Amino acid sequence: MTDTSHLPLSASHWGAFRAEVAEGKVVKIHPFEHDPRPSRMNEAWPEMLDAPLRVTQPVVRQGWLDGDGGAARGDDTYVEVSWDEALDLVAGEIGRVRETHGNAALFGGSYGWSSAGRLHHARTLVRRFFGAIGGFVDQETNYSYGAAMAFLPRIVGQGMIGSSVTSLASIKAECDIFLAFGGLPAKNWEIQSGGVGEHVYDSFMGGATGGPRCINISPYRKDVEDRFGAEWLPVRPNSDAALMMALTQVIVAEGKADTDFLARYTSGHEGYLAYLAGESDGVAKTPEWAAELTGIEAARIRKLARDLPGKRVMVAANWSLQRARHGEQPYWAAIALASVLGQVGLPGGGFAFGYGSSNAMGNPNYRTPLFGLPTLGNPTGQSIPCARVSDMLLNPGAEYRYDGETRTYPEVKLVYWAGGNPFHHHQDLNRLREAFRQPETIIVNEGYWTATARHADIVLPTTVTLERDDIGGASRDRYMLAMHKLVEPNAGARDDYAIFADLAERLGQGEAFTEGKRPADWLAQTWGKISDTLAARGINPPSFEEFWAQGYLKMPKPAEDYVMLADFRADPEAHPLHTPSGKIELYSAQAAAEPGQTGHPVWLDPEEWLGAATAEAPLHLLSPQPARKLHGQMDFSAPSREGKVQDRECLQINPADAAARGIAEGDALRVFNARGACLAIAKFDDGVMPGVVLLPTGATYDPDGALDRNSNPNVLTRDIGSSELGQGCAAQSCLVQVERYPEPLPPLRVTRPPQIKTRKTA
Ligand SMILES: Nc1nc2c(c(=O)[nH]1)N[C@H]1C(S)=C(S)[C@@H](COP(=O)(O)OP(=O)(O)OC[C@H]3O[C@@H](n4cnc5c(=O)[nH]c(N)nc54)[C@H](O)[C@@H]3O)O[C@H]1N2
Ligand SMILES: Nc1nc2c(c(=O)[nH]1)N[C@H]1C(S)=C(S)[C@@H](COP(=O)(O)OP(=O)(O)OC[C@H]3O[C@@H](n4cnc5c(=O)[nH]c(N)nc54)[C@H](O)[C@@H]3O)O[C@H]1N2
Ligand SMILES: [Mo]
Repeated sequence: MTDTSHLPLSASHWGAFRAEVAEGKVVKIHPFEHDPRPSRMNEAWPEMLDAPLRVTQPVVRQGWLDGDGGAARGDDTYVEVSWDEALDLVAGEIGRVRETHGNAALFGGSYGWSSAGRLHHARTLVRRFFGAIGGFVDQETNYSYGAAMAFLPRIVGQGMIGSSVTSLASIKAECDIFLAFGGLPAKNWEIQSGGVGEHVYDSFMGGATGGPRCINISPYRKDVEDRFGAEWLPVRPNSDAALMMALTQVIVAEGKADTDFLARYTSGHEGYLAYLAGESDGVAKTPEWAAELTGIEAARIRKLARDLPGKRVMVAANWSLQRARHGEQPYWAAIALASVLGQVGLPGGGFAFGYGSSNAMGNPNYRTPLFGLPTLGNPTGQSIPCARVSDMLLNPGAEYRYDGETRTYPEVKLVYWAGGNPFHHHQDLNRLREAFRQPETIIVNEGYWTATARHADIVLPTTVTLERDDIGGASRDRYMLAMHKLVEPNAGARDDYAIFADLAERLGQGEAFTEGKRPADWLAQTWGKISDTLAARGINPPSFEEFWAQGYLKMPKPAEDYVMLADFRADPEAHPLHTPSGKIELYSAQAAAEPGQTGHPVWLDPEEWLGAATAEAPLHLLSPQPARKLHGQMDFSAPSREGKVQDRECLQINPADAAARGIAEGDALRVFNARGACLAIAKFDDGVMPGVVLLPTGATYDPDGALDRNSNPNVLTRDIGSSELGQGCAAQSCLVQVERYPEPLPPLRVTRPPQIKTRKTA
């Protein structure tokens, strides 16, 4: 292998890399020399930097200039303006709305995976900017595990999701049975927020399948690659809670529950056990009961339940399980199962969320010190759970329940989005389109002509990570990464930082936003903080120049293998959980207060799932994360296109379901339900359980009425909260029908920018 360590290093969410730069262009990407399994996604950078879809100049929508009230958003032409004109317009609009309606009429929408670098992290900059000018409506929780974020603190206290999971070393050494609900799909390990130095999928799988018996409990067999030899237990989507309850019921009924554990470490288990026994509702949650719901034979459930007691068991679930209607329940049922088995806090055992969901879950905690710019607080105190954005725009002033409170949707007049793509990520896009017609003004900072940029009134072109200096990394990754600016900004692109600094200046708060600093000053200040933090831990930090030249800092390996809740187990009085009882709550009065909730884990009908299939919508659509790209990013790059056929994504379908519809492999398809339709290509896959189809997210929404000419599953998904407690995204509860689409497919419009009129400016 050629030595590339002299080349400048940079990084993205999909990994660190070194780049060959010639004549101001990135000509070749080389994987980071210490990454054992680099992602191919970085190969797209050379073409992405000056791709035809880059936004090159500030533009304003023609209809907005003509006062169309938002009617043509998504279908309009744009007029090019100078940066000064654009900034004057944007600052003018923010000022006008603020004066007329107050700061709570400004929505700072920035949910999304913008930059791995921490200084130029768009969401942080949005918060800092709006904090500086008196506040805005913010977003809380996320799409990834929003239901769990709101819900789990009541049950197990803070921090049981996102990063804190028992380490792989502990699983490898101690675990006997690894129950992988939702599997451990390799594709999801390609990315990590903040950047990846070391992709650890192979070592994780080697540990998780080499020692313990690993069971992939998922509608999709390939959620664990065949070569790892996991057992496959196909389960109907959204029915995991029922399976977990039946496993628990057998263990309890057969006298195998760890009653000492339940008494010492949990609170309120009696109600749940009575429910499992059928004492509260007349229905025992037996394997026979669960067989109906899960599609798994009762005998197989009973056998698995009998295998568990006396073994070291890890009940692991990935995040997709809770991105569903009543997605809080499978997580609660998983915690209850691990508790009944007495496994919580033991090496290699217990429960965990997210091993299969992103890189490095299960790594030791390197505590890599990383700092973004400080945000400045939000004087309005207003925010919404992020997945309720359409509800907010369509129902200003309406009340809703969330997190145990009744809240009121603000009356938003101006939406500013930087660093995310709601027309990628949100559910029921036709409804979102309607919602995006409501505000008076929509401003988007984007590097590319995404579907969201196409729905904006003013689009400001931003740089991408390779066009600026930054520092990236993640707490469970071994490497802190020096993200070098490799090329000058494309065309008229500017950093979000510069844009917000200029806007703040125009609004009289320039100093509050910048503190008189340029990005280089922030970088130097950040390095100072990093050095101090490392020094306080006894690590001698390199100089900034050394770090920058080497491209990375390798963090020392932490001494201990982490076991989640080990301290609680060792001494529950000294290390109580941050819950009302200080213990694991198998009864929660706060949960009981919500409509339809019993206060303990409960089977609640997911409403759109195979148990409710109809002739019009008989198939359960799952929309997992895409391989070959991150969400909607790089949708039209070569690596992403490799998996497409006729520029559309493939819908994975069981051959029997295809045959029943006269569909042949490679046929063009219309995928539809009452909410909308999109196009896709049939791909046979006997790893998909019958009745289920898979269409990954990420295709750029290209609407023609209710039809998406492209393959975005979010025209089909339902826009409803997981529950009134969590209000998380419920994308994985969705029924559809599929039929052959008469070819030829309509041409895509979103492969090129919208029509832009150039205008001579003074
Ligand atoms: N049906 C369905 N829908 C889902 C999911 C699902 O499982 N099923 N999953 C959900 C989940 S978990 C997530 S996290 C979301 C992801 O949704 P998003 O994070 O919104 O998706 P991305 O395509 O990554 O959008 C990030 C955008 O930021 C832009 N960007 C990058 N760098 C910069 C920058 O420096 N400045 C600015 N201003 N912009 C920048 C990129 O060009 C890109 O358009 O999708 C959710 N949607
Ligand atoms: N390559 C790539 N990797 C990514 C991302 C990306 O865009 N591209 N996005 C990242 C982000 S932001 C996030 S939040 C994570 C998300 O991580 P996850 O939520 O874990 O990812 P998904 O791909 O949505 O789901 C994984 C698998 O769960 C299974 N599944 C779905 N519903 C159910 C169910 O009800 N029960 C069971 N048992 N299984 C089910 C599906 O078969 C699916 O293949 O992925 C991250 N990783
Ligand atoms: Mo996510």
